[in-house]
Amino acid sequence: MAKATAIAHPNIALVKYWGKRDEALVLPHQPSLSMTLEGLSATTTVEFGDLAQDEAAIDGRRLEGGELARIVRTLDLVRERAGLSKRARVASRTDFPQAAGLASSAAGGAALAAAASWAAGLDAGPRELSILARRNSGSACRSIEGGFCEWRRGEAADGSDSYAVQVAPEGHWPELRMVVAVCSDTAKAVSSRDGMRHTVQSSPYYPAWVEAVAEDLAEARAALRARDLDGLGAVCERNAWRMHATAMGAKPPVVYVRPATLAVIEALPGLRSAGAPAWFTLDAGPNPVVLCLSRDAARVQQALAAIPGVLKTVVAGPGQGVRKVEQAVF
Ligand code: 2P0
Repeated sequence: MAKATAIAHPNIALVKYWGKRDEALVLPHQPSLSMTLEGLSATTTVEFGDLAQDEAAIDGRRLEGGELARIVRTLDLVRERAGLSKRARVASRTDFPQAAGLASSAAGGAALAAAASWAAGLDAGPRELSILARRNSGSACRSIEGGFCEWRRGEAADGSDSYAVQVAPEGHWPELRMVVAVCSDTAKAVSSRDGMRHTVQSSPYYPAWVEAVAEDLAEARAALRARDLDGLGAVCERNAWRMHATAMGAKPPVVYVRPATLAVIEALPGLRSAGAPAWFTLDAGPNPVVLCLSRDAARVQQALAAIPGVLKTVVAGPGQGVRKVEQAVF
């Protein structure tokens, strides 16, 4: 088979990845833990054929320069493993609501890794796919499997032990919801890749951030296992603040929070005391992601939507890992 199509979903980290020990291989300084989201998806078709060069498009937009180079690097890894020299046509379709404030790189990287491997005829299991997705975008390695996944830091210099494993399937906690409070619909000034590199290089707090993750991860794992939202929420909030604190300690500082970000965060204790447990996490951008239960999701959404500066809200529960689909993008 020279053509294959894969669908994958984004994931949101409960315990964050922020900083690489190896830029080329995309190896993190620390492990991280995430939830794969249902609903939002990237569908990618890869076909190897008689082309002069690789070509790629996302939602009909032809990629060039750095964006294309990133896809070519993943295709090269697949070609190397499969002993293939043919160039490929890649097309991806996303159904992220416009300005969802969710980076598509995790879903896109996971779908590309799987579709390219399958189109090349490789018999790649979740571990190989996770490693391949990681080389495209670190967080993508956590979207190969569904539910809740932990990206192992690994020790090997070649990255062969740095991949994500599922710690609980999506059915473990079907009531858990993430409500994204979109506070900005413009591209952030500093990308995650640049922001984390700069933080590693210049923040005096970076070593403390790396050291603190062991405690955060152990507590988050235990709370997840026990379906303890208050326990998990407290770790998520602390871990997100720690990530942002180390970034804010860089020289010059990397600051992603905006006034509306803080307004959302300040609204959560009130929701909690009114009987709707709600806790935030925050990625490298201004949009808080609020954890709550399905029974409270509408109430949380309503409360967040009423905050000045919140443009819209998007809600999602735990979703599936990457899989084959019959209907190709082209
Ligand atoms: C995470 N983020 O754990 C963290 C928290 C953003 C904040 O992973 O350079 O797109 O491709 O490895 O994976 C976003 O960074 O960066 C990210 P690269 P990626 O989800």
